Amino acid sequence: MVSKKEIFRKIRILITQSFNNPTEAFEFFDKNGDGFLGKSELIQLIKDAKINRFFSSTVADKMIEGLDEDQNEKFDWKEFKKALKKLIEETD
Ligand SMILES: [Ca+2]
Ligand SMILES: [Ca+2]
Repeated sequence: MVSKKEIFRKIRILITQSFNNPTEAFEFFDKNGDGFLGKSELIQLIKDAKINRFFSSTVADKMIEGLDEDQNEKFDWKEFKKALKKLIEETD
């Protein structure tokens, strides 16, 4: 299993290296433009972060489980920003 720290690190690298700012990343991964990152969109983000595909669905579930504050099973912008803040803190 990939460690949480390693997963956070890879997502952080993807977002900081491929995008100018978190807004750009959010808009890029919100493929259907509904203003939320749903599970399938998160899975894409996880795959783009080069995390083992075998774990992508599990990782998406864990992210939603831990960070989806209003429990609608998708990330809005506010939750996404908090998630980023957390992963930056935990990888420092
Ligand atoms: Ca979406
Ligand atoms: Ca939510």
